[in-house]
Amino acid sequence: MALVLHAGKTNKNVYKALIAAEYSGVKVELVPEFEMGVSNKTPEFIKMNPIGKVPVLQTPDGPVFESNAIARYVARSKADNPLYGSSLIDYAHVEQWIDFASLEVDVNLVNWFRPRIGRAVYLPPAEEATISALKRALDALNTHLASNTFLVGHSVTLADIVMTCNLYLGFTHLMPKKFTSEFPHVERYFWTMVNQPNFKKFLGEVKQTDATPAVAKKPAQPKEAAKPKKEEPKKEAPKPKPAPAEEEEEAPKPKPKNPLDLLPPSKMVLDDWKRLYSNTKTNFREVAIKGFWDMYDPEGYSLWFCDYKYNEENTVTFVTMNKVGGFLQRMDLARKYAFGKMLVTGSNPPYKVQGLWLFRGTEIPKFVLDECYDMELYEWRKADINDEAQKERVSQMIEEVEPFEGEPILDAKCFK
Ligand SMILES: N[C@@H](CCC(=O)N[C@@H](CS)C(=O)NCC(=O)O)C(=O)O
Repeated sequence: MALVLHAGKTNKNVYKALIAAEYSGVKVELVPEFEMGVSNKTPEFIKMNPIGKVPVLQTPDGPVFESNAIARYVARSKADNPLYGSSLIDYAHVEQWIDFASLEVDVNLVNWFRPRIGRAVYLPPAEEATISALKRALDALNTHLASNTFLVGHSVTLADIVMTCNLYLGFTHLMPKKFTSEFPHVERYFWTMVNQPNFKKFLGEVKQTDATPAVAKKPAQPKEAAKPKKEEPKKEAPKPKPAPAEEEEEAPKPKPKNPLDLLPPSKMVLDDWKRLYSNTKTNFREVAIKGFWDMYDPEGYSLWFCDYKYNEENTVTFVTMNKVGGFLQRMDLARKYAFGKMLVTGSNPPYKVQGLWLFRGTEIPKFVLDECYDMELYEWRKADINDEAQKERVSQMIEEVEPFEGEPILDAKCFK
């Protein structure tokens, strides 16, 4: 029985096995008429890979999932395969670079890519950390490749196959020349590899991306792939054709309506309040605060106090203010459903950070808790507006009454 690879169109994870097979003289066939999102959801497929992802390799002894494991299996199908080097230490180094390619390079590329194309939440500080971790890895790789043509020894090994397939996503979709030119030895290595005939057969003519994709405004629309479509059965290995890196990802489901849009209508119109807040320049208490309480609808909205849990860290004023600024930026996703006021108070460090938030609904919206990681940095308590003291505290926070609870206000930021 031949080795059968379950995957639809090819992508970097599928190329690993196909290229390893080509170097090893091992026959691997692609299963005919595979349909992403359909074939990988069948009970038969789930038996082969409980997570329902591709690729899966069907072998005479049972299925194997995970693209690196599949590539290893293919390579080991040939005895004394030079893809594993020629000594125990070569073998260890091949494994070392496979892990490095996966855990230091690929993880960071994928974590950079998915939010950009709308398949994960885009958080600027998370992206910054990801790119910095990626650069650290590429820098180490660059240093190694300054004096080595290949990752291990003097010819292509499985480590080069896995590394090049992972870099392929980066070069074709994320890292334009101005990014990679910082790593000239990685560039030289990548272009040498993709031009080896056994790579070129599957990758075709590789073109470096001109730009990092702009952040998707909305999650990507369902692709054609979601619609069942007949494909010609594949007889041979696929023709060289650069495929989008995540081509095989299942099309994302259309974004469900925000549950807050399904709440019963409220007499309070958030935009009216935000307008009143912004336009009131004098007599704030009489105009804006009075207007707020006239509008406030405790059945359609709720008010929350928050206190930063780690005030002892707030020893530098601009760092503290930036922290609050970052929080408000990350709350952008709740603009339609929230209003907030954040105060930094105190005459001496450490400063106190506390806030007041108005949210649509009687609880803090779940998507805000799930998607804005700052939320867990604060203690939250619902304001009881039947308690006059708490109601007055709400008013004072909106108005930025100074001193606030006996402390000067160092900075006040409004989310509207
Ligand atoms: N770690 C896995 C990743 C596999 C993977 O993410 N496959 C994607 C296609 S590239 C998939 O099947 N996505 C469908 C899904 O997430 O359900 C491997 O290397 O094989």
